[in-house]
Amino acid sequence: MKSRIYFLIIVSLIIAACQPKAKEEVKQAEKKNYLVESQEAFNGRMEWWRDARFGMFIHWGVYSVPAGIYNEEEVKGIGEWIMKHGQIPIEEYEQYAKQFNPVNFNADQWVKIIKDAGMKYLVITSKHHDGFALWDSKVSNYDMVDFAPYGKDILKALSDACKKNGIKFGLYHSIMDWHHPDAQAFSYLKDDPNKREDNKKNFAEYLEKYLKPQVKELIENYDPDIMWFDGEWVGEFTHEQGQELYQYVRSLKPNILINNRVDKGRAGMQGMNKEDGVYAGDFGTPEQEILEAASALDWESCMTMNDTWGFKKNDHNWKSSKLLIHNLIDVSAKGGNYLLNVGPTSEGLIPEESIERLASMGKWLAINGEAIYATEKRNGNYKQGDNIRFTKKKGKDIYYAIVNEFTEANINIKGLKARAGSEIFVLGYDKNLEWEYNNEDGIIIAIPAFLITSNNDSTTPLVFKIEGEEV
Ligand code: H79
Repeated sequence: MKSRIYFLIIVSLIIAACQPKAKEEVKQAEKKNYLVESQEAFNGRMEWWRDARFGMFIHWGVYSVPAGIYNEEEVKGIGEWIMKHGQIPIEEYEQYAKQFNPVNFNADQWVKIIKDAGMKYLVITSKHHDGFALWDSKVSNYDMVDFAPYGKDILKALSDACKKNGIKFGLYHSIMDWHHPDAQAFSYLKDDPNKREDNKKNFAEYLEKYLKPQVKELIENYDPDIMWFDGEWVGEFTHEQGQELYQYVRSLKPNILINNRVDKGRAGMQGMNKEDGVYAGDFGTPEQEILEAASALDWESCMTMNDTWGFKKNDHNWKSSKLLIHNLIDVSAKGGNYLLNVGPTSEGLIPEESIERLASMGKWLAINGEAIYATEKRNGNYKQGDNIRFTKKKGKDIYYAIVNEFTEANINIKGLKARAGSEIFVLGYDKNLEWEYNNEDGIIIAIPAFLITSNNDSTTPLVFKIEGEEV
């Protein structure tokens, strides 16, 4: 009898001890505030991204069908904005979606191009401002599977190919939506302030019933490493909604990375807010520009190779490979990432001009990548004149002086002192170079003739690897 009572007491104690705790845990998980995070936890979450340095942006959607031309006329501006700039009515624009049939799309080929370019991640438009979804959404039928003749899930194919090849997978997602009646924002409401108040209500409903459920699908089905929001600047979207969206995404996948356009904190196109910590978002997003100097915050410069994000058949204003390589070096020296865009055709092909440029970048990175990946800003200047950029191996006393061009037989590198007796190499050449050091001139490196003669080929810019310290 006694033991039975003890037994009951113990059982009830166990139940009492377990029950509330379990509930509390659930509550805590629900309430976890992802806006507050230790520096250490943040560093851990950001590590792969900081090491990666170089990613591919893919702008692909219905706009690749008109490819910049509406009513037989060239529409000015960026290709993915053709619906707005051409003032194309929704029903008419939908007809392009009905023709979107990329029979030549091959996810493995795209990922191979990414890998060969030396890129470590991709960010693709799951839904751009035009509202068309590249995946099989259950929330809407305005998507690749239900609405377009192609009928296959693009994001499934790409996320699988990325996983298989060790490429991190990111999803762009537009908050503004020109296809949804409650999220078209500035376009048709700007002259009617009352209607705009109405729309704020409807917009909140759009966020709850449309945008968030779609984002949930994306995270649950494709397990993205990054959510890259855009179109957050519309008046209807508020700072509170931005913070809430950030919390929501992190609650679905705690270690995901989210750009700063999830909230209202971007300053113009530079995307680095000045009030650190006030706005949600893990990294800044300067658009079509590179920061003037290094920043204490994480940032990623997104840029086009010609003058459009989405494919435009008449845009031939391509940047040179040399400039693209220089941009990658410049961004890295300033501690940022470079997200370089391609705009595939409606047939599913990445333009040949883009592939050629990416291949040159990959060729340079195959030799010189150690000066780019897993590097950090040095304490001193990120550059010496226009010609030299510096990076530093993460956590090591190894510095890289990346020299764009040179014509003389000696080069002086200042602000660094090479370790006595250490060897200085140019990446890609296994002979060590003669060097000396004095306080006034810095490190003076003798450049062998064979390196000067190769100054114009694809191995340049040349990278000098120096073991030592900053002075
Ligand atoms: O997806 C690509 C473009 O379609 C998209 N962002 C890249 C990555 C883009 N959205 N808008 N724009 C480009 C240009 C819009 C500029 C402006 Fe504004 C919007 C000017 C005024 C409102 C944002 C807010 C920039 C300045 C204030």
